[in-house]
Amino acid sequence: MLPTPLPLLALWLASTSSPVFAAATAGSFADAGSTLVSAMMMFLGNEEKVYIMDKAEGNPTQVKGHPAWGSVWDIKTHEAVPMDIKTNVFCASGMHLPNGSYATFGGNGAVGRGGAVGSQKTEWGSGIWDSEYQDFDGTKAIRVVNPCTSSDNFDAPTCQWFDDPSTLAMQKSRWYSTAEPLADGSMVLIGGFVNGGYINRNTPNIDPEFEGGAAENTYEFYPANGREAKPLQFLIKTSGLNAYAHSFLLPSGKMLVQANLSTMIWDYDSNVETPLPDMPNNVVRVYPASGAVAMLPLTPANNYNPTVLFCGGSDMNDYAWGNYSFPMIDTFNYPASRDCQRLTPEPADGSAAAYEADDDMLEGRTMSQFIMLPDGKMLVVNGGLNGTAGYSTATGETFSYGDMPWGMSLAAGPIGRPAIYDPNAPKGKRWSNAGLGTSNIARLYHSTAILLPDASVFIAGSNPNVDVNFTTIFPTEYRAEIFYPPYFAATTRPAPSGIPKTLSYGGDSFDITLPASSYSGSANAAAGNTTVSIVRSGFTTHALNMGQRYLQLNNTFTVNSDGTIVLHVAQAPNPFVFQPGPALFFVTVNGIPSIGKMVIVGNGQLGKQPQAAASVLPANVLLDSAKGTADGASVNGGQQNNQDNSPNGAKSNTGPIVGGVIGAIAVIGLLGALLGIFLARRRRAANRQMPTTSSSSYVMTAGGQGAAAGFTGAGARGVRSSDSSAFVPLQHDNHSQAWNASTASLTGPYRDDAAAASRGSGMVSMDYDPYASTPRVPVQNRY
Ligand SMILES: [Cu+2]
Repeated sequence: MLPTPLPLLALWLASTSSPVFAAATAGSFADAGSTLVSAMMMFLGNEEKVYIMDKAEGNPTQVKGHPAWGSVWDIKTHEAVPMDIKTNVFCASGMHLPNGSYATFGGNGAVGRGGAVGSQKTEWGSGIWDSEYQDFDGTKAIRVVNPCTSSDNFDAPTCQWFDDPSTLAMQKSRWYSTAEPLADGSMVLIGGFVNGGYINRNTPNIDPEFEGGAAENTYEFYPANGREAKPLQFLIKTSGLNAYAHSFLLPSGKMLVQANLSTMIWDYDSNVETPLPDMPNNVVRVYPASGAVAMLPLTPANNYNPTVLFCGGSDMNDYAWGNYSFPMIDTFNYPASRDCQRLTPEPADGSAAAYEADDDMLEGRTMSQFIMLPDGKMLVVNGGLNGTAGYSTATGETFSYGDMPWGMSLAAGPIGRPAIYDPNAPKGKRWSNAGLGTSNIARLYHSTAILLPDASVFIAGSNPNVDVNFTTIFPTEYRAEIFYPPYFAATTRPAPSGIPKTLSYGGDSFDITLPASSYSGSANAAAGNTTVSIVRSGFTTHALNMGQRYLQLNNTFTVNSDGTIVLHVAQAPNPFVFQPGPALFFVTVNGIPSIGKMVIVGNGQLGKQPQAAASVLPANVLLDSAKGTADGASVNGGQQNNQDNSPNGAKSNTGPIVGGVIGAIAVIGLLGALLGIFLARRRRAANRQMPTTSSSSYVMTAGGQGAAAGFTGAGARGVRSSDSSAFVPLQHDNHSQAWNASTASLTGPYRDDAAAASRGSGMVSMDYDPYASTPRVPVQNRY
C-alpha cells in the first residue's frame, strides 16, 4: 500500500528530534498542533492566545460534561485547551471592543447530534437547549470575553466567556450577520438569517424583505443605546445573497456595503443609501460565493483614503444560487472566479466611484481570504477551485446524499498554495506564488486564518459537514498550521524599543529606537525604507476577517552616528480611518517586520474618541557614514522581487533542517503525483471503500491557471447515511420580534445596564462583570 505523505513527514521530523515549529522556513507551512474544536471562527486575543469557536457539534474534546465548541490556542506551546461556550455560536459574527475585549453575535438555535433541532424546543419548533450537546439557543446571543494570558487563572470567570442571552442579547436573531466597528467603538450588526439555509431566500422570491420570517434584513447597533433595529433596504434589494455582507467604515463616517451584485455607501445614522455601481462580471463576493475581500493598506501616500479589493467568489447565474435548501446546480463542478476588482468608494478628486479591473488571481478561488501582512502585502490563503461555501445533502442536480461526490461539501479542489498580492506593484505584476509552499490539508468551508504577532499566519479549520465527520472526504479538521511568509527568510528581525502601549488620535508624536543590529548596510537607506504600521487582524470566519485593517503611521527619522535610527512617529489620524481597539504594532525595515506588539488605539472606552491636531514631525536627519551591524546575508528577504522569489534561496539559521524539509517535501511531491494517479483510478472504480485517513482522501492543488479542470468527475462518497442537514426546509414564521435589547450605555461605565441591574436580583453572579473585570487599557507606558 502507498504510505500517506503526512506520517512520512512526521516520521522524518521526529527523527531530527527538533520541535516542529523550529523550522520557520520562509514560504512554508508547519504543523501547529490541534485546535481541539474545528476553527470556524477565530481572533487573536493578545500576544499569547488565539480564541477559537466552532458550532455546537460532537467534538470528542469535552468541557463541563459536554462536547466542546470553544478553545484557546497558545502561540508559544501550540497547545489548545477547551473553553465552555453556553450557546450555539454557529456562524456568528464578531468584533473587538475598544478595551481589547471581544464580542460575538448570534448563531443558531440549540442543536443535537447530526444537527438535529435541540431536545427542548420552542412552541414553533426551534431548539432552546439540547440534552446531549448541552448547547443553548445562540440566535440572539452576545458573548463577551476578556482575553487572558498564561499568567492569569484561566478557570476564573473573568477569563471565561460571558454568555447569557437572558441578560445580554441582540434585538433580532442573526445567523451570518456582519459586525462593523464604528468610530465611537460601538458597532453595527447587519442582516443575517433568522435560522439556517444555503442562501437567504425562498423560491420564488416573492417576499424579499421577510422571506416568511426566515430573513433578518435589518440592522441594529451594539451597544443599542436606545436605538431600535430597522429594516435595511439594501439587504432587501440584494435578497438571497446578502449574508456576511462586506462592510467597511469610511473616513467620511459612512460605510461601504457590498452584497450580491450591488454596492452602496450607507449613512447608518440616518439610514440613507447612496448606490454605487454594480459589481462587474456578475461575480458575487459574499457568502456562499465567498470571495476574498479586504481594504488595501491605508498609508500617508494614499492620504488614508480607502480602496477595497474584491477577488474571487463565483459568477454562477441567479438561478444556480437556489434558495434556503440548496443550490440548483452541482456547484462543486463550477469553477470559482479569478476576477479581481478595486473600488475607491470616496475618490479624493470628487469623481464618481467606479470599479476598476485588477489583475486576475493566479487561479479561481472560493472561500479564500486575505491576510494583511505587516510589509503591506496581502496573503490569500485557503479555499477551493470549484464551488461555493455551504454544505448540503443534495443539490438541484444531485438529489440524494449518496450521489454527492464530495460528501456534504459544495466545493471541491482544495487549494494548498497561497499567493501574495502586492498593492504597490505595477498592474500585471501584483500576484505571485513563487517560493510559496503547498499545504496538504484541505481548507474549505468553515476554515480560518489570522495574523500572529510574529508576522506568521495561523491557519485552521475546515468542516463542510453538519456534524463532526472524520470519514468523509473533506472531514472535520482540527489540525492547525502556521504559514511563514517570505520575510521569514531574514536572519535578523528589527528590534524596536519605545513602542507605546496605547495610541491616540492625533496629538504628540513619539519616538521609537531601532538599534544598529536591526539592519545591515546604509542607515540612511534603512531609515528611508522603514514603515511603522498597526495591523488589526480582525475576527475571522467564512473567508472574512471582519474589522481587518492596515494603517501605516506617518513617520520621519533621525540617523545617529552609532547606527541607531530614531523614528519619529505620528499618532493615528482619526477613529474613522482606524476604529478604537486593539491592533498589532510593527516596524518593518527593508521588508522585514519586527515582532508585533499589541497596542490599544483610542482611549479604551466606548464613546466619542478624544482627537487632537495631527502630530507634527521633525524633519529627517540623515548621516551618510552610519551603518547597520546585522548580518546582511538575507535582510533583503522580504524585499525580494516577486518574480525572483525562490524557496531554496530562503536563508535561515536552521539551514540543515531547511534542507531536510525541502527533501521531504520533494518526496511528498512525488508521492502526491502517485497519489493522484492512485485516486483517479480509485474514483473510476465504483463501490470502493473510503480511506480511513483524510490526508489520502483528496488531492491538494498548488493552483495555477486552468487548474479547475479535472474536478468535474465523481469523487469518493461520504459514508454518512443520515440525511440530516442544516439546510432542511425552514419554519417560515418570524419569531424574532420579542424585545430583548442590550441597553448598554455609551457613556459612563462600559456595561450593560440591564445586566448590571439584574445582577442585584441574582440573575448573574455579582462577581463577574464581562466588561470591567480586567483593565484592558494599560497605564501609559512603553514596550
Ligand atoms: Cu457557516
